[in-house]
Amino acid sequence: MLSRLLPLYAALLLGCGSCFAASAVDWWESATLYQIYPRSFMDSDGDGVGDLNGITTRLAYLKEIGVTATWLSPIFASPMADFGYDISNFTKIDPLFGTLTDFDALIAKAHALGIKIILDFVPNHSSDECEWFQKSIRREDGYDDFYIWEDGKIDAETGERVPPSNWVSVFSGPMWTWNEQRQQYYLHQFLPKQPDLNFSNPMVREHMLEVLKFWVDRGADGFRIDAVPHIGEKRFANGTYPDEPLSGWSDDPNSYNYHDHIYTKDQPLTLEVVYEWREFLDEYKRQHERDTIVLIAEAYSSVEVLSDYINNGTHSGTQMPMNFNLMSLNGYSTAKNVEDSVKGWMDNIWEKHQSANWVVGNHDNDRLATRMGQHKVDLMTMLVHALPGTSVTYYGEEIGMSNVATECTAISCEDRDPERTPMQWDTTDHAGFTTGPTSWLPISPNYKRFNVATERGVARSTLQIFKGMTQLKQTNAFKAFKEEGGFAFGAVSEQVFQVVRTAFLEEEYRILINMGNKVEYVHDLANKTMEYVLLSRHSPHSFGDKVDLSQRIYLMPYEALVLRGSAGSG
Ligand SMILES: *[C@@H]1O[C@H](CO)[C@@H](O)[C@H](O)[C@H]1NC(C)=O
Ligand SMILES: *[C@@H]1O[C@H](CO)[C@@H](O)[C@H](O)[C@H]1NC(C)=O
Ligand SMILES: *[C@@H]1O[C@H](CO)[C@@H](O)[C@H](O)[C@H]1NC(C)=O
Ligand SMILES: *[C@@H]1O[C@H](CO)[C@@H](O)[C@H](O)[C@H]1NC(C)=O
Ligand SMILES: *[C@@H]1O[C@H](CO)[C@@H](O)[C@H](O)[C@H]1NC(C)=O
Ligand SMILES: CC(=O)N[C@H]1CO[C@H](CO)[C@@H](O)[C@@H]1O
Ligand SMILES: [Ca+2]
Ligand SMILES: [Ca+2]
Repeated sequence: MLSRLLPLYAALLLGCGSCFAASAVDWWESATLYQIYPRSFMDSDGDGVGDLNGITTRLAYLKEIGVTATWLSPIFASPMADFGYDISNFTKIDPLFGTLTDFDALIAKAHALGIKIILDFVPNHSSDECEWFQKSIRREDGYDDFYIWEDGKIDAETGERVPPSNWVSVFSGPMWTWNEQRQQYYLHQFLPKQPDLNFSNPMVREHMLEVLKFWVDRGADGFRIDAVPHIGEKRFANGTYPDEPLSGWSDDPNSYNYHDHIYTKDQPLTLEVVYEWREFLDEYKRQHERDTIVLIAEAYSSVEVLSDYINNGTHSGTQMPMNFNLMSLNGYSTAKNVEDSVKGWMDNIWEKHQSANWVVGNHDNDRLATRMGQHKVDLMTMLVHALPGTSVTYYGEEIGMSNVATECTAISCEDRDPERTPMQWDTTDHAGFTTGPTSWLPISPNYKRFNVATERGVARSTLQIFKGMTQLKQTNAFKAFKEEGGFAFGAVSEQVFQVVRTAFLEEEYRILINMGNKVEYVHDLANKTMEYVLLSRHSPHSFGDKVDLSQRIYLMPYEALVLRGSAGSG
């Protein structure tokens, strides 16, 4: 306590009235980040596919619900072999989504509303239809080494030509594909239609920096980098590639799980490249007097590796490696499981780098309502916003959307389609997503119950809880998380998880979440009386009621609530 009182004393002497406003937190550190899957957010022209102009018309909604930054899944020119994650031109908008002019209009409107725009950056590979790859096949000047080309080996027994190594691609099958025209193998960590770029080649690195520059020049506020661990691969100085050892997790040699990926994931080259991007963007920021340009990394890697992606002691990289810890929670998870997931991040990454973010859903995983049960959506909504740092919300989670059973159509036959169905705006046809006759994926049959128009303004609706939480993120108590004693968290009973957010000598909030399906009792939480300010639909309490936390209190099954009081006791 003493260490906190000393600066107060100094501040009073200096007559500094606002010294105790939360210490400076950069915009991305406590952002309310919202992921848009552009195909499914809003269709402006009736073709049944969402587009940029559609997003622009809905920016006011994002503002209304307290979103401060939005990340758009890929919008770039692509033959769509992997839904836009196979880019044929990194500086061109795919006509399905609109034009560069539409993009400029989107950025202008977003910035006018104070919303940052983050783009998906897919550097690992391009589409095989990309002009660069076509030039590389023809060994055109400068493009010869743009991709990873190898002759392969001659099998000693059969005398046949075989790939340079035993590597298996993420989507199964060999990581090497023979190209007849060039008479060589090329490497692809994903589909054969997604050849990997050669990041040992300075020209490739230069081109990628130009891509970043192209978009920041047009106003992009940051990038979410896709598939970061797959950027570099191990290659010996003599030009050979080491085989990967067996993992023991699979007996199917064509499965990605068959090998332990010690030579194709998280290589030193990858770190080097990420540091290079950070340096470039920081320099750009200085020169152009811009806000911090953020790098968000998608990396399913160990905390040790993630830590190096942020900073290895001498070099900085991504500010925000995405934290997927909460994604492993399910319908049976207890408060203790929540505590373990949260600690897994805080004890490692937070301790070292003071960076935290919380992801509960994305375009590659089941929706929250499907994964954990509809009655847990509000609990998780409160949790991700209650925890210190950045909350990350996948579109539609704020209204409690669930997976939709989809059937294969001519357009799509993906096992990830169920979590990618159109946003549910209102009760009209196609949930207000399109004015056309059909949508690219079906609209959820429950859209008349779960939609923005129906939930807007209704106390205790999922949308209203989301809005309440994003408003709290703007308070001093929620912004003081980098100060000593600014937050605390933990399981306070078998099933009740608590988060405390405090602005010293000002306000305190307590978020209590009952993960269980039974009534839970907790006692002696604090010697103070607080007031209910936000309640889930399962709560029997009323807004403004007071509660004495020195007494035993109870929470109903799946009840979640936010209490407000003064900081300190009393
Ligand atoms: C990408 O498209 C732009 C505009 O259409 C064009 O100028 C550029 O050459 C293209 N780049 C590649 C690599 O195809
Ligand atoms: C990648 O490019 C570098 C530099 O141009 C070159 O030396 C190297 O052989 C290339 N690597 C592969 C695997 O093609
Ligand atoms: C290439 O270098 C590696 C590592 O030094 C070695 O294990 C391998 O046998 C070498 N291969 C050839 C063909 O020289
Ligand atoms: C951090 O990584 C850079 C680039 O790979 C390297 O040059 C530097 O030595 C590393 N620093 C430490 C402390 O390992
Ligand atoms: C509340 O005050 C009592 C009596 O002083 C003390 O025993 C107890 O530990 C306090 N509880 C909390 C949570 O501070
Ligand atoms: C972790 C991962 O595989 N992420 C993405 C990598 O890139 C492929 C192809 O672009 C995507 O399909 C994955 O979602
Ligand atoms: Ca459209
Ligand atoms: Ca690669």
